[in-house]
Amino acid sequence: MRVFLATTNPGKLRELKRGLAPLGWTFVTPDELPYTPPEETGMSFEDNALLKAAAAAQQTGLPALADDSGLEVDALGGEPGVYSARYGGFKRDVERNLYLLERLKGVPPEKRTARFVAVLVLAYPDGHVEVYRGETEGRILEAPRGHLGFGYDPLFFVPEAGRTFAEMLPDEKARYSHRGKAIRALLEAWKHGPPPREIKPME
Ligand code: ITT
Repeated sequence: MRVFLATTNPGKLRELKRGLAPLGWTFVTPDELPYTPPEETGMSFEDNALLKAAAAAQQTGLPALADDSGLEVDALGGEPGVYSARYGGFKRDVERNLYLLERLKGVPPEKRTARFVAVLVLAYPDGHVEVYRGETEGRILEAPRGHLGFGYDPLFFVPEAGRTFAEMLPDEKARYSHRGKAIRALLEAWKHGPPPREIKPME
């Protein structure tokens, strides 16, 4: 199956291609086929993933997979959440990381709990969708650690691993990460081929 990967984020693209490799799909990316991402107007990761996947499936005529993800920090009432990619209005990862540290100044370690969430939506041109979700609990450090990964990885400490995402090689990050979990949910659903489509009873 040819599947359009509807993301412009190189870090996500890498992780999705690697994690979904067992399916044997042929991936088509935005640098191969024109794709104009829609405005992310949703209030939840699900809403935004649906918007992106549906727009991509319409524009390309291919089944399209979108990933909407982000960081929810408890001490900030769930911020940055769906605004993770534009937190503080900053364009670069390092600037957003500094801004997050600034917002958490004075918050003690035990109150710096947070989770990463990823929602994957596979949308077909006929409107059918599949939705998969993964979450990982962790803590925001007071200074970055590690140089691997992308985004908020250097600040996100995973207690059960004893490391930040940025200190993990790709396979280890995938084992613990929100995206890795969402990908495994998809792989499980696709274990015997395309999952059966639910027939909705008439209202
Ligand atoms: P697309 O919409 O084109 O996929 P995006 O980066 O704008 O790319 P989102 O709107 O879903 O995607 O924003 C997610 C942001 O959350 C992302 O830019 C990172 O800052 C952060 N994020 C998500 N997953 C992450 C991960 O595994 N590690 C670090 N940061 C992550």
